[in-house]
Amino acid sequence: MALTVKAIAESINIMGTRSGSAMKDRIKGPVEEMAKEETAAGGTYLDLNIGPARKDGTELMPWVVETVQDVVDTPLCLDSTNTDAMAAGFQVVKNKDAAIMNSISAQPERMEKLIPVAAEAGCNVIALLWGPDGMPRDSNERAAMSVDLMMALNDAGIPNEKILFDPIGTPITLGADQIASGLEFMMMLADIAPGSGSTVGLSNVSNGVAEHLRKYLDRTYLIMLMKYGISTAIVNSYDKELMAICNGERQDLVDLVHAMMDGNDPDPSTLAGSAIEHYKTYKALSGATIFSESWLEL
Ligand code: THG
Repeated sequence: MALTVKAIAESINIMGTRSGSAMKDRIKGPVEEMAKEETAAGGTYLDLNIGPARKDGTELMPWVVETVQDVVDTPLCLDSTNTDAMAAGFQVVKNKDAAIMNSISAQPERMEKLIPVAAEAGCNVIALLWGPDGMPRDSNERAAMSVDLMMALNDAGIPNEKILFDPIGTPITLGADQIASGLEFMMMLADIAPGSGSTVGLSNVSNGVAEHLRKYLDRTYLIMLMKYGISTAIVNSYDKELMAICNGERQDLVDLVHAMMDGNDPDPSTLAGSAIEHYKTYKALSGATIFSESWLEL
């Protein structure tokens, strides 16, 4: 059976060129169109990212939720650091049981404010492994944070089956070690929180890399995460190759990268096309070759 990953489509975003200005000016058309496009592309969930929205979040989030719900039934993933906006958004979500709160981090004030909102809504929750001191430094810090979050969520009546842990993908420009520690945590997750799911914002890995090269990193990184059973991923649903990987339609590439992760390298002279792209990109992401923007040409 082919491995599959549920796609959380990321493009309805306050930073996006099409969706950002539409959201700020409350113009429904572009948001409606993108919701339909991302659904047609195979998004299992639609991420609605309004950013910090300090001024008008409690009004903007419900507006985006209702705009999208008017045109598609796709489950929603509400994405904001504004806890009041999150609560206001969930007030109007129709299918709360299928929806996702993105996210609750391991910061006490966010846990205090948002856990009751999630428990009341009965929604799924992304548990973001970002603590009071920021980014975790290794897999042990991720493990400690995930236990804190799991216990607090379970105490509020939210079972592991409703939790998606996000170990936070780190940019390749920060080094392959950081990527490895996120993967190491993914390997530990089934023992730490049995029954839980997981997610990663794939494009974090290619943050700061030239635009035309980013998709190669995001695709191979997804395949690496699939080895440890990642259940969902935050993706650009307009990338057809990436969606094909999510849908279990590139098992040959999955087999190639997973074999390399087990230490079984193919002879690169036998590879062509997307196989050689994934081969080279895996070498960069695993730290076997030093990362530079010419990694595909090596
Ligand atoms: N984990 C969790 N949630 C997250 C992230 C994460 N939410 C936000 C982010 N990371 C994932 N969402 C996006 C959305 C868009 C882009 C990247 C990540 C993006 N957009 C285009 C760009 O910058 O090139 C803009 C496209 C446009 O102009 O329209 O890359 O890690 N839990």
